[in-house]
Formats: sequence, C-alpha cells, structure tokens
Amino acid sequence: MIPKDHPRYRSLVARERLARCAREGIVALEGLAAHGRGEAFDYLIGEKTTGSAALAERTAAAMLLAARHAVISVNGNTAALAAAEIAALQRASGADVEVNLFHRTEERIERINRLLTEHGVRVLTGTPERIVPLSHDRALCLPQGIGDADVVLVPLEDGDRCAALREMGKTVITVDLNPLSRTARTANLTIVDEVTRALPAITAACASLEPGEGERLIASLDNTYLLRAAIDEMRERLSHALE
Ligand code: PTJ
Repeated sequence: MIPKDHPRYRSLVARERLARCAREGIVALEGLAAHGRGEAFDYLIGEKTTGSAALAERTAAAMLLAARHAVISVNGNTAALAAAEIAALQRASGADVEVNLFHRTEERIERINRLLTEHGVRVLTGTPERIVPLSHDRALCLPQGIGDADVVLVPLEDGDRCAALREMGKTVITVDLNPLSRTARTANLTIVDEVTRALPAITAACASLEPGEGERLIASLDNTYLLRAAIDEMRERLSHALE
C-alpha cells in the first residue's frame, strides 16, 4: 500500500500498475525498462507539461481532427498506463484504436484488447497482415486500421516503425519523453511529455480549437523547434538544479 502523502506517490502508483500489468501479461518485461527511461527524462523536464509540449498537444489534436482516417496505435505500456485516457481521446477525436506490439503474442493482444474494452475503448479487430515494411512483428497490422490510416498516433514507440510508417507516406505523431530517441527525431510531430499528461491534453484541445486555429497549427508545425525547446528546458533545469 503506497501512502498518499508519499512525495513520489504518482510515480510509485504508475510503477505498481506497470508491475501488476507485467505479471498479468499485458506489459512486456522490456516495457518496465522502457518506463524507467521515460521516468528519467520526466525528471529532467520537471514532471510537468512544458509550453512547447502544450503546443505539440494542440497541434496533435488539429492533425487527428483533420485526418481522413486517424488511428491510435496502442502497445502494452500505453494500455497499462492510460486505457481510460485512450477512450476519452477516441471519443473526442473519432480516431480508431488498434493494438500493435513489438513483443507480439496473440495472448498479449487479447489481454490488451480486453483491458481497453473494459475502459470503454472501441478496439479494431480483424486479421492482421504484414503491411508495414519491417522484418519483425510490428509489420503486422490491420488493412482497415493502420494499413489504411493517413495519420497514426504512436505513443512510446520503439524506433524503427516510425520510419517505416513515414516511408509508407503516413503522418506520424508520437509521445516520447526522450527528445533524442530515433522515434522522436523521425516523427512528423513529437510530444515530449508523459503519456498520462499528453493524452488528456490532446483530448482537451480537440474540444477547444478555435476556428482556423487547427490549420494555422498544422501549417506552422516545426518538429525540430519542438525537440530543441524540450532539450533547452532540460538544460535550463539542470543548470539550476542545485540552487
Ligand atoms: O508492448 P510492446 O511489446 O509493444 O513493447 C512496448 C515497449 C515500450 C517495450 C517498446 O515499444 C520499446 O522497447 O520502446 P522503447 O524503444 O524503449 O521506447 C519507448 C520510449 O518511450 C522511450 O524513449 C521512453 O523514454 C519513452 N517513454 C517511456 N515511458 C513513457 C515514455 N514517454 C512518455 N510517457 C511515458 N510514460
């Protein structure tokens, strides 16, 4: 039992949930290591949504709403941390949700589908095909889902799929606390924020974009600027860390 007044309460609850989901076969054991990396970067940005992340989240909302067919691609970590937040974003954006795993087994796919469904997500199901040009199982996706999408939101991505999706001509939005990752640098739009803060912020933006704002945000999107801003924020915080 984690005491509510513990200074690291939120972080400990997230860890406990991931550990439980790992025991239940929802989160891959490798996902626990991935979370630790994310936590370290979250420390560096001050465990808050920065101004540049908020801009990225608004831009993501605009891109999801403007898409012909937007799909949110969900892995084990994202499902464990943010199932209810995915449901809310699906309602606000009209995006489809598809489970796509790096450490893929049919059993994990089923467990994650069930967890998402229990939280109100309408999950796309069907027979996956090797559509994404990759040699591992992330190539497998649904022809009527990621296969057909023009915009794909891929939170906590593992690297090479982002490039493969871009090669297919898709627009890729990612959520990644590490602004140096391959995914962060390859995506069209990178939100450097913790996934449980980022998804509700995109959901809120879906309901509050002013007329014409979405087009302006998309036209002025500059991912290198957003990544630099995140790195500047970290550098600034580090240089005053012990004051
Ligand atoms: O469930 P599976 O089988 O699809 O596997 C999922 C993992 C996460 C294991 C897989 O995609 C993976 O190995 O990912 P990586 O390469 O570790 O990349 C994950 C990225 O997400 C890293 O750059 C982390 O810094 C970042 N990250 C981790 N936790 C969070 C995060 N970013 C935002 N919010 C988080 N909570």
